[in-house]
Amino acid sequence: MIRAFFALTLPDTALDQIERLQAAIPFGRAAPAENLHLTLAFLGEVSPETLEAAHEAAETLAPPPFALELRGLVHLGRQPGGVIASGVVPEPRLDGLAKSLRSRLAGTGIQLPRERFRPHVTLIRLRQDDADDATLARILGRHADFRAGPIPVTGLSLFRSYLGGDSARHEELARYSFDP
Ligand code: 2AM
Repeated sequence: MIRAFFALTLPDTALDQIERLQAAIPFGRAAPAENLHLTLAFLGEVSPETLEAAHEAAETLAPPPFALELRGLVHLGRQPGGVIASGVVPEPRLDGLAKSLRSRLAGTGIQLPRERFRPHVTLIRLRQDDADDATLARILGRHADFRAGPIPVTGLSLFRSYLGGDSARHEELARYSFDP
């Protein structure tokens, strides 16, 4: 089985802005630059046949290019301890892209986790005892004016994720470019 997800990648300017922010947060494990992405759809563990169906579904997407901006920090809690992520300035074309991708995937019979789309870029992974609630709230408040971008969205990527070690490794399996 192959652990896979669709995501947007970030340009170097945004990666630099993120790296400066990560350096200013004194706890947790900063996600390495090559792991920074905005997930559009997480497939989970899928068979090679399902991955191929997902690939074909993504090839039919043709949204107009647009740009995004990251804004502010949030604490999200999928793993114990959670993560610090940046939020995204609301952008209907991003929601539309995630919706079209997910409905195309569903159309091929792929079952996605039921979580609603909550655009974010995970920046720091936390262990349970890395920071107490008050410290976390203080740090989020201190960096509430964090901004990164613009992030041109000219395509998306299909990634394979290898777990293990200190942080997952991601391999780009395919890139889907949108025509200007
Ligand atoms: P995130 O950490 O930025 O939320 C590969 O696992 C990527 O898919 C992760 O970096 C994670 O992005 C995203 N993802 C979305 N839903 C997930 C889920 N239910 N379980 C694990 N990863 C998920």
